[in-house]
Amino acid sequence: MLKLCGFAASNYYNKVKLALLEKGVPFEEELAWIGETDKACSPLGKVPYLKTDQGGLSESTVILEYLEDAYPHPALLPADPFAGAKVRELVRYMELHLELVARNLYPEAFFGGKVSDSAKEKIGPQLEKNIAAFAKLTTFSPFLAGDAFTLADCAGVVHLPLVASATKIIYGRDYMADLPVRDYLKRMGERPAVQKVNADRKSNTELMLSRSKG
Ligand SMILES: N[C@@H](CCC(=O)N[C@@H](CS)C(=O)NCC(=O)O)C(=O)O
Repeated sequence: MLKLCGFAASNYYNKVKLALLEKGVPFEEELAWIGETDKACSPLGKVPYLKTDQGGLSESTVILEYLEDAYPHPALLPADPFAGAKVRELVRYMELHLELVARNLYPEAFFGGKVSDSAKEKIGPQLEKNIAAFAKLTTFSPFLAGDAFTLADCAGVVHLPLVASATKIIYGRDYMADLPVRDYLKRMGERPAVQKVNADRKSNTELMLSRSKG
């Protein structure tokens, strides 16, 4: 049985969990907080990582692609090579050009820390540019890559809300507000797998916060 390791407050963890649930792949969850991870499976100590019969695997998008290869049905990547690459392109834009840039704001946006004014001045324009580029790639109609739920939606459901709320908190304006993100997330929130991921995220976030207070 596959074991998804990490914690459900992590958006990278939830990206993989959503794909597992959407694909109906049986799996167990193994709670591993930062600092308590299995370094043999995830040498950088990051979550999530997956334990398989053949060994451990880290990096959320690599895990998504492994799942796609190992459990092809239902497919979350189009069979056509170009269409498949367009889905991967969306995933890459979200993780590299949106999430990784916005992440620099999280210490202040979500964790009570401080981000320097000079960092904020640098990150803001970068995000605006990257969001505009991302907007050129996606349709939101009804899914990020068109008419089917794909790996891009597994990424979008977890990455887009954080980028939107981090910019709103730090700059007083949701940089994604011109895109139909809110309606999209509402639509995605009707899916049982997304509901399960969100419910588990909430309870795990409470647990995480009570741990850090205690
Ligand atoms: N590129 C990695 C990023 C994973 C990641 O940064 N996870 C966070 C939790 S949301 C983490 O493990 N942070 C601890 C660290 O970077 O040491 C992936 O896609 O899996």
